[in-house]
Amino acid sequence: MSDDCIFCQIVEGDIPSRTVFEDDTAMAFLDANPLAPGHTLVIPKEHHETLEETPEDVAAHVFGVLHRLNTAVEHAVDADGTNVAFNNGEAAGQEVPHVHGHIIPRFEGDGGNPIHAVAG
Ligand code: DGP
Repeated sequence: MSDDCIFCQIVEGDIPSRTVFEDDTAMAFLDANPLAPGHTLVIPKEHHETLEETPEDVAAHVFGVLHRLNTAVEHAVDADGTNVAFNNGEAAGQEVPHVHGHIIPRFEGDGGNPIHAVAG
């Protein structure tokens, strides 16, 4: 737990969230600034800033949750696909320094590929 971390405060219940999954190790909740309906964040409960700092077993657990929720989110909003991404480090656009994966539902014709946009 890091006192000034928004996501740690969500884990502690000090900041409300629309939680869609929780177990001993991981938590998932709807993004407060969604890029699409159903935009979901998956985090480890322990505070780790980046993927490099996250123990492999914790990262594997988070990815397992992400894998299961990806299917659930797709079905829930009837998406045609998803972007699944970790913005890892400030240079990559990570704004909240508590490692998290995004599940962003995508719909036919809703726009370009954000990864291609960065890669040119
Ligand atoms: P990133 O740029 O990868 O660090 O994305 C951070 C995401 O976190 C961004 O999409 C908005 C979301 N976010 C920031 N603060 C809060 C919050 O207090 N609650 C929730 N649910 N999401 C938040």
